[in-house]
Amino acid sequence: MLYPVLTESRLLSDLSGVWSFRLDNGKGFEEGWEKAPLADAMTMPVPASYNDLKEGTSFRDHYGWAFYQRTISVPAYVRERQRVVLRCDAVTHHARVFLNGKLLTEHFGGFLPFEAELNEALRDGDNLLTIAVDNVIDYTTLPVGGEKPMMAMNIGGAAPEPKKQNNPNFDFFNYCGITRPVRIYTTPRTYIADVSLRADVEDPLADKVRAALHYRIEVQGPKSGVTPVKVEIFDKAGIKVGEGNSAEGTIQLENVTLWQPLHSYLYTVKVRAGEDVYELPYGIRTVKVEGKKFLINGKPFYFKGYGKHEDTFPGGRGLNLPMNVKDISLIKWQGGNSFRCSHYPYAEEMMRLADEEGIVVIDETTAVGVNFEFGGGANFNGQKVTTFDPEHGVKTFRHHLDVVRDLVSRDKNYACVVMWNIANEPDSWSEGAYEYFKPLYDLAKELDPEKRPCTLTSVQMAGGPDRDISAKLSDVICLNRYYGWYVGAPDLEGPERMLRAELKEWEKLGKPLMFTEYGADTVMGMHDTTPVMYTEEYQVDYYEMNNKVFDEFDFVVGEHVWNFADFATSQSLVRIQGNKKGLFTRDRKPKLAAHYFRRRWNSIPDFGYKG
Ligand code: GCB
Repeated sequence: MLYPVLTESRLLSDLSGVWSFRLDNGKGFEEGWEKAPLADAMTMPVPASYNDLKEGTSFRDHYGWAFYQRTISVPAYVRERQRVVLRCDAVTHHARVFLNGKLLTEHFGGFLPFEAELNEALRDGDNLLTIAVDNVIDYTTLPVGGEKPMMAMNIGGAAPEPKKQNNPNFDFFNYCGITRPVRIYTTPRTYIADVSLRADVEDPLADKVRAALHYRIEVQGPKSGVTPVKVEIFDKAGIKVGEGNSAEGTIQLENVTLWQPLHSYLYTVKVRAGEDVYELPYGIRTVKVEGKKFLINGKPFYFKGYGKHEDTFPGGRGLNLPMNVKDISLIKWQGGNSFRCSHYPYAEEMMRLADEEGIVVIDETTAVGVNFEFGGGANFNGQKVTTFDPEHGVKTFRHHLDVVRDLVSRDKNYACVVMWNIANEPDSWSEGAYEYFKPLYDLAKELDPEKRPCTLTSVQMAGGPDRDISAKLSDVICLNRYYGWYVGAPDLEGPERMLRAELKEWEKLGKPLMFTEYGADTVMGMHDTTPVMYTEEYQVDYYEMNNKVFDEFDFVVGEHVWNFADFATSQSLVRIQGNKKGLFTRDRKPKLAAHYFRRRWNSIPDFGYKG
């Protein structure tokens, strides 16, 4: 799906602002709230998560639907001449969109965009737009909701709550609402529906780089078959460097400037299909897994970076452009070069920023919590249930396919995206895991014009390569490991030996491996002369130990700390107003470890670190 832009043929109108809002009392649809202006409405900004914007636990932890409303109007001359489309970038987790009380569309999944054509439903004058948002997570949704609180079960099996509540099977606050922009855009009746690009670079290391840019333009509408298509490529100075005159073809490019990590270069691809014009920035680079190396533009790349979250105060997971820009600045300050979109696709604005700033990205689906083994495992009438049990296990597979499809469709043209992460810490060892995951890897590869590497980030309890199906499926082994925190803390010597022993097992596979998570909770301002858990000193010691071991192995091609910054989670005895594993606090102040990593990463080259 194309990112909405203003062009000579397309209008764009952002509906961000303060909308009317009301939490459902269980009768919202029965009483027809979508049909009339909301009674007793509160104010609510769009985009933002609503949870932290009003006071009280019943508000923050609301379970179920909430209603957002505003009026919209579109001039008649626009409606008559053009397609008018409503685009929601992210409604978490399940949306029903109504115009003048009539259902326009319904969408499942809280982190990917969806659209609806408005022409038929729009009237003259004001139109009532209602977006109802459901935040319920369960065994059918991604992310997955469990039956009991995940963390609470870890510390002694809390009794299930009698009241209805969400129990995330994941470790971040279940923020919800309209978290990304809602926009109206227009196109001519016959329009550019999709653009797929793939550059075949002859030799990325040559003095003068040549590339064949393969493109495919999807045109839809009444004249789609007969509409002439033209594709033009412009360099940064605005000079045309290539052109194609069909819906599908190849453009030869000479003297290509490659998109490089931290040295971005973006061409502009301008597409015309009849009356319609669409433009997108596009970086040319290569990505390849070769033996034990991860190559970008033919050179062995070392990932220095973070797992992140879209998480700021008070907007929760709401799009926060200033913080996104600040985060990229901090990444550069620290000598980092990459991050992972843990644990869901990030806003397109962040992907475009990463493209523009030269930050390498591992792009992730919403599949977190596909694992019944957390906290001792799930139960059905006293019987242990495995994750992929056909009757009582997860029911996420079909939705997971949709998420992979929509993620690849949205992000396939970003140079920053170098790998797809199919799931975070799933049950990747139990019976049924291979059968569940294999088709998802296959689908990502099939749909991606670039055939980027695929992975899953593997949880500690998955064990080694003998047990974990990621050994078979992943192009790059990605480990989330907590040696010296969940395993062995406060001792660091035993964990060091265990980490080394585990790496020796994975080394035999002959694939590159990176750490996609490792970290220790650290409360800013806690210090001690002898390192004690939760102090800033312990965090540094923890990282020094782990990094020392990583440096001993040439097949370890990267380190992503957990986490870039502290973030909000559900409450539990092991979460101190959220997860405190950030190198930065939630408001982006550096802990000691942030300075430690600044020194380390500025001395590690982006390319050729391990030869
Ligand atoms: C993990 C999860 C991440 C958690 C982290 C932790 O393995 O992938 O979502 O936040 O551990 O801090 O426990």
